[in-house]
Amino acid sequence: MNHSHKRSTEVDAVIVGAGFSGLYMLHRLRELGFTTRMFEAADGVGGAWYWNRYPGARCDSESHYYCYSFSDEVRKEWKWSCRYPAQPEILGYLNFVADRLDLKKDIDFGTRVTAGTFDEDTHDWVVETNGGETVRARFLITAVGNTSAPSKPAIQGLDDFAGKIYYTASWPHEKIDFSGQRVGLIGTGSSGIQCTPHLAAEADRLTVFQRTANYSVPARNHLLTDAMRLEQEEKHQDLRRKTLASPIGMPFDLPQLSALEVSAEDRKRRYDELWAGGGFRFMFTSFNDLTVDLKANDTIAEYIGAKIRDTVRDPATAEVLCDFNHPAGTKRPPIDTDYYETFNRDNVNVVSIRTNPIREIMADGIILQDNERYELDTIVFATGFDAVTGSILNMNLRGKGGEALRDKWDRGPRAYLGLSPAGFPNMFMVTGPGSPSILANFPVCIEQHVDWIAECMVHMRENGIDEIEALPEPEDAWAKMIAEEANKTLLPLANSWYMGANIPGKPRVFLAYPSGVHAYTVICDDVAKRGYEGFALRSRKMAEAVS
Ligand code: N01
Repeated sequence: MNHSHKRSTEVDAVIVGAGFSGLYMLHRLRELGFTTRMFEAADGVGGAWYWNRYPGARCDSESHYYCYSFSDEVRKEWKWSCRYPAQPEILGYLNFVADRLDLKKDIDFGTRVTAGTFDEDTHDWVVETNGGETVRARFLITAVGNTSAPSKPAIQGLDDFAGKIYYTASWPHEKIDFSGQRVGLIGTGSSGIQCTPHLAAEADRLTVFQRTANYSVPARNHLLTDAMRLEQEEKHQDLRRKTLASPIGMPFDLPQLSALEVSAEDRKRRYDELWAGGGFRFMFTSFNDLTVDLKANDTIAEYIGAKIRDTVRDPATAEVLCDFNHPAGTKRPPIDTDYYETFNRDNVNVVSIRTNPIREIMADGIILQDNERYELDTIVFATGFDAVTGSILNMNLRGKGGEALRDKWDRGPRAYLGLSPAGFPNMFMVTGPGSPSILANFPVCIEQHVDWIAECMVHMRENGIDEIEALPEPEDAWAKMIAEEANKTLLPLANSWYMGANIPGKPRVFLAYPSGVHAYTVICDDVAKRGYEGFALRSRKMAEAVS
C-alpha cells in the first residue's frame, strides 16, 4: 500500500524502517507533534521479524522483557503464549502494536530509501525513494535494524545450481515442503541452529555444512500459564528496574563470583543448574569473568563440549560439533530446541568445512576442496547478515560537502555515542554502530535511543536550533574507547559479525559499545543534561547574526 500521492514531501523527520525501532520512533514523534514520513521496504511492519520466516525462527530472549515497555495498555492487552515466542507471534505482536497505535496509515510500505543527501543551506535531508519520490526532512532517522542486510556469499557456481535456494534472512511467505528432498544447510549461527531440527524432520536427508562450531544452549521453551503471566505482571515494576540497571537489558541477577574462585564441584553444580533452566542465563549469570578471562571461559566451553558429547551418540559427529575455534560467548550465543539431538537422526549429518571449504556449487550439489561431493535438491543459506552497518550504507547517504557515509566508514563505522556520525548533521541511527544494542536486549536499547532522539528534537524545537552535528573529536574518542574496552574482553578473538569478520573485506572493528546498556544510558543522559556536549548546535538565526 503506498499513500505517497497524498503525503507531504516536507516533514520534520524521515524514519526508515518499520520494525521494533521505527514503530516506536513514529509513535513518539507523532505524539510530540512532529510531522513524519516513514519508509519501509517490506509490505508490512516487523523488520527482522517480517523477513526471517524460516522454520523454527524464534526469539532468544524471553517474551516478558523482549517487548515494548512504553505503554502499560499495550503490555496488559497482549498475551504471550510462551517463554520464547516463534516468529509469527512476534510479528503478530508488532502488527498489534502498529494497529493499536494506528501507525500503519503513516507508513509507506514497499518503499526503499535509495539516497539521502544533507542540504547545508537549508539544514534538511533530501531523501529519495525507489518510488521516485523526493522528500525533504529536517531529521533523518535510520531505524533499519542490525540484522537486516542478508549476507549472500558469492560461492563459485551458485547460479548453476539446478535445485532450489533459500536464505533464512529473506524466507518466502508460503510454506516450503522439504519432504523427499536432499537438503544442504550452510551456516551454524542462531538461524541455522534453529532451523536444523525442522529441516531434519521434513527432509529426506539434511547435510549441515559447518564452518565454525558454535556453542548452543538449550532454550527450555515452555508455554506460559495464566498464573505465570499474572506473576510476571505483579513483578513488573521490579523486573523493569532490574532490566534498566542491567548491562544486558535483561532482568537477571548478575553473577558475583569468578569461575576460578569456586571448586570444580561447585562450578559444575552452578552450570548444571543453569543448563537445566536454559537460555541466556546459562552464559550471563553463571560467573562474572567468562568473557574476560580465557581460563574461566575454558570452564564453560568444556562444560558445553561435554554436554554435546553426552547428547550426540556418534563420537565422530560429536567431535565435529565440538571443533571450537573461539571462546564461548564471543559470538552471540545461540539458544536452541533439540539442535544437538537432531544429529542422532539417521537422515542428518554434519560436514566440517573449516579446513576443507566449499570449492564450488554444481548443478546437482556442493563439492568441497578435497573433491568430496554432496548431491542436493535444495540449499538453505543461513549465512547471516552484513550486520549493523550494511543496511545503513545501502541507503547511499551523503553528509556535509557531499561526503559519502561509505567513504567515511571505509575503515569502520564512526558515530558519536553510536548515534550520529560527524559530518552528517541531523542524522540519528537507532541502535547504530557503537551503541550497545547487539550485546543486549534490543527493545530496551531501542526505547532508550528513541526517547533520547525524541527529547533532543524537542530541545532543538524549543530553542530554535536548526542543526545538531556530532563533533569529530568526541567521535574519535568514542571509537577509541570502544576499541580499548572491547580489547579488555575476549570478544575480539572470534571472527564474528560483532567484529564485521563474517563479511569478506569488511573492516575488522568491534561494532558495539561493550560496557553495557546501563552505563551507556548514563552517558547519553549526561550528554543531554550538559546541553548536548560533544555536538555542535546551530541555528539559522545565529548564523545570520554573525554574518
Ligand atoms: O547469522 P550468523 P545468523 N561459507 O552470522 C556461516 C540474530 N538472530 O543469521 O561462523 C560457509 O550468526 C557462518 O560461519 P562463520 C542473532 O543476534 C537471532 O545465524 O562465519 N559458511 C555462521 O555459521 C544472531 O547472532 C535469532 O565461520 C558461512 C553462519 O553462516 C544474528 O541474528 C535467530 C559463510 C552465520 O551465522 C545472526 O544470526 C536468528 C560462507 N561463505 C538470528 N558465510 C533468535 O532470536 C557465513 N557462514 C534466536
